Amino acid sequence: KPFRRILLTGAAGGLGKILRERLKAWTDTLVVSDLSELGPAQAGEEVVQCDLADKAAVLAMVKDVELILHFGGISVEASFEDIMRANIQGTYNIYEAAHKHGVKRVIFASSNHTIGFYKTTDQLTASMPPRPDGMYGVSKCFGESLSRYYYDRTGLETVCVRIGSAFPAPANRRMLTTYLSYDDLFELLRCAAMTPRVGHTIVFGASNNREQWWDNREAAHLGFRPKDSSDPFVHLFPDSGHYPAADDVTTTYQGGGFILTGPQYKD
Ligand code: NAI
Ligand code: 15L
Repeated sequence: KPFRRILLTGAAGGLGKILRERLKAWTDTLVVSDLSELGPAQAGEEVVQCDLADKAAVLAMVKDVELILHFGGISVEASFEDIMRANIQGTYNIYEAAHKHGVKRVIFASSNHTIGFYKTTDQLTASMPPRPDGMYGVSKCFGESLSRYYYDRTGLETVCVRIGSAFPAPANRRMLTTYLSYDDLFELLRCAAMTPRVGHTIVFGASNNREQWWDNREAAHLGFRPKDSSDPFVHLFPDSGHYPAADDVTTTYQGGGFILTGPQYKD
């Protein structure tokens, strides 16, 4: 197996449950962690239930780990205070611990909501300025900047995966473009973990969908080639002929419904 010890945070979550099964093939010991109940440790696992905001607990959990897949945290828009604890303090604790324990690489579950305020008519590369669409997106931009800083300062490598929509199937028309199948997600994580040198890389995570907003040329060294596509689901969401629709702001911006979470909609 390529690794002795891998840490997966967010292991009780939607993606965490999938990765918990698949990552065992890579490592002798998989440390699975979450704030929520994780059930008993299975063969080849250690279970650590803790809050990412608990600095001492995170420091202890990261000891002897070679690779971290950081998927824990709040995964939707929420209050700034909650996001600050889980995603900002939590991600900082992960990087401090990673640095102190000499972890070689982190794979950070970033999000398309770092760029959600670009229009659905825009084509993006990874080096274009972030345009987050809420506090959740801002917290993912923090993780991307923090990891850039740790790489420049200490050489700790990170691949930030700006995941599109990783679910069993697209749930709306927007997700025909943002859909990332579980198999393609896992292949992208394999590329992020196994490529010999990644430095600090930002990569978009979408399957080989008919419509593409994101150009991964700046992450070409990862060699990621998605195999799946949202095509089998296209018939579920018929094209009205007006996309983006003038009367629906959620089709104007890449962030979709997250655009409606801003303060101007709460007042
Ligand atoms: P999820 O919400 O199902 O899982 C997140 C997990 O993090 C949960 O099990 C939760 O208990 C845990 N968590 C939250 N706060 C915590 C804290 N303070 N300490 C420890 N654990 C905490 O989300 P999902 O869909 O599995 O996403 C996983 C990661 O991927 C998240 O970081 C999310 O932002 C990111 N992502 C997911 C996308 C998707 O399409 N599923 C798209 C873009 C990003
Ligand atoms: C995300 O960042 C969320 O974690 C996920 O729940 C989805 O909303 C996804 O983006 C999306 O944009 O579809």
